[in-house]
Amino acid sequence: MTARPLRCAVIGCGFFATNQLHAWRDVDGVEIVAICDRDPARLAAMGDRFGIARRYHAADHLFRDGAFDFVDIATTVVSHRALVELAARHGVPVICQKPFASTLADARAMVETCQAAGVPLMVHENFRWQSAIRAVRHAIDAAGIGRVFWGRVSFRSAFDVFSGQPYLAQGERFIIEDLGIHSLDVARYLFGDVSRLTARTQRINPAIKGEDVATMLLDHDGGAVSVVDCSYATRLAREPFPETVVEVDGSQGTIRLALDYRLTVTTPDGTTETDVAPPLLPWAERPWHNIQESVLAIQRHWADTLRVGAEPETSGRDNLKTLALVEAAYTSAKNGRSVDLAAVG
Ligand code: NAD
Ligand code: 89V
Repeated sequence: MTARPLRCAVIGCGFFATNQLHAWRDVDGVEIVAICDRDPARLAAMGDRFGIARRYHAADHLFRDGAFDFVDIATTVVSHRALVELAARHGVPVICQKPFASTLADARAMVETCQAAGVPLMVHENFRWQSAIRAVRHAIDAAGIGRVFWGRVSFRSAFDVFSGQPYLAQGERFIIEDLGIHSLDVARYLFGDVSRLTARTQRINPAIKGEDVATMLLDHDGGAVSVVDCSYATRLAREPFPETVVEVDGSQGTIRLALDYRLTVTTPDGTTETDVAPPLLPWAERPWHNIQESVLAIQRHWADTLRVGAEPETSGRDNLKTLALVEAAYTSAKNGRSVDLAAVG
């Protein structure tokens, strides 16, 4: 017997939601049944493009009509808490885009609300789902490099993100909250949870409000130390957006994920070089294709976990640890001292 498709409603029809809708069409056993956006033009454009008839301007009307199995929230952060809690009140499993919340206190409240309602909750924290990043994790797990003692997760670019996402130029906070959050999550994924963090921030682009460069030093629970650095003020010979460079040093060898998705693993048995470039999905476009591929991967993961009742890898509960690093980074950059994560709670 074939299971009935999981019916999905998407809230938010903006810049990034297009990727999520494309990806849902590629996830077996999921169908998009309704969309919602308070902007009528965006709602109409998305509905027409993806052939979705059920359209709502207000999320409470969407939930009032119901008849979907989960909701995918693709709006910006300011609306997340109200929408996640609305989903919880209606007993609807929920995915929420990153950054999950503007404050750790809000995030904790959202996790508690969903837990109390018995509602599964996943944060769309997708960078760790890029195939190149999965390949690094796989190389660490293969154990040939021995005990990991040092790492680096680096994202340096001068790509104009503001043309597609103008709100990024306007917030008091920019690169750590928007992009560094992915890098910090990747560092947790590769090197484990973090006990202490030290950060410095800079603003190089005078036309924006927040910081566009961040350099962070992380002490991981297992003893490794890592550097997480990100910049939107770095002009290189070839613009690498949106590639992440990763370096891992172990007691017996090293892993290097270099630009152009070249993975080099050195162990006592020798050196292997592999091309770990992501596939170009039919609806994807360069240079976004590695992000777009990770959107499909995380959405597949959600459907798989929802069907069997398992906790997603980037559940709300898990994401509190990534958000705590974001908070710690801003605190450290502001007061010039390192932050003990145990004290953050
Ligand atoms: P956007 O402003 O282009 O789109 C958001 C849409 O949500 C808008 O059309 C807006 O009208 C609608 N909206 C806002 N509040 C609403 C509400 N309460 N009810 C109904 N509609 C509402 O923003 P975007 O660039 O698409 O970003 C959306 C989210 O995706 C952000 O949190 C951003 O950080 C995240 N994002 C994630 C990735 C990634 O790789 N994971 C990449 C880009 C953006
Ligand atoms: O992934 C993101 O959240 C995006 C971008 C890659 C442009 O920073 O905002």
